[in-house]
Amino acid sequence: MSSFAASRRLVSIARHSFRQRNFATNSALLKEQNLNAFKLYTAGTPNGRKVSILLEELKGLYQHEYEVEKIDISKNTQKEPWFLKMNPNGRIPVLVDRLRDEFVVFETGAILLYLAQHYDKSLRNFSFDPNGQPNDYSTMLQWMFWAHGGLGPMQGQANHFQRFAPVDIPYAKKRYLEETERLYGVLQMRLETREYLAGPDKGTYSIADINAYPWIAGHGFCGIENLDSWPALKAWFDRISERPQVQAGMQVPNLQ
Ligand SMILES: N[C@@H](CCC(=O)N[C@@H](CS)C(=O)NCC(=O)O)C(=O)O
Repeated sequence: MSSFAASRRLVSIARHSFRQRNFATNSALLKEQNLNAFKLYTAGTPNGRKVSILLEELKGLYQHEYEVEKIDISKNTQKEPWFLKMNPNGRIPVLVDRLRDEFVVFETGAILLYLAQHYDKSLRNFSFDPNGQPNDYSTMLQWMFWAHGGLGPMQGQANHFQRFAPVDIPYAKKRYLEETERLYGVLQMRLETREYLAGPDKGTYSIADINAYPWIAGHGFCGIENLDSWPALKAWFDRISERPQVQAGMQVPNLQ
């Protein structure tokens, strides 16, 4: 190792242990005040549940507890000034990290990446090392961005036109339902030879899967009766559904 590389490594080790000490101190302070590590502002929707699933996974491994404040999106609580201060986009979920000076994160993809970066960094149980596993990391991001640009918005619109639109617009209903089904077909293709969306060989469970799962779990809401047309997607869905942390995350906020 060159002396430059060695000194960079030393700096990185020093930073890591400084951060660990900070977390330990902050954790102890929070305990004294009876506060949990995180506060999640959420509702019982696919976007909200992506985050509660990962928080349940992290709680299981690292014992970081989180507190939930249920936001009633039907009453537009998420558009009130106090909420807009945290997320100017006025949507759930929002995460507040008390271990890092109340740092606020909005947008589910950003929240999942943030939690993996800060709270699963060394073990990488739910993501990949951007330096050591650059291709797996990129693949994970690709499936996350794909879901953010396609699966979530399209299924969200399908939900809207099937369930909430004040007028019946058959064209919109058909367009968004068909696009959602097409996207399920993309997942089917990806999962025909794999168990998870990203990772080596057949893949490993990661935030790419957590990010897509609650949308697939909500297929019935937009009028897709079952997953029989996409057997590999169904097998992936059943595999993930078996995880107790996923089952717990899917109950939030109703059980809080
Ligand atoms: N791109 C955002 C989408 C968030 C989102 O659409 N949240 C919905 C619930 S699933 C919401 O807050 N809806 C209420 C509203 O639109 O005012 C994310 O990934 O966090």
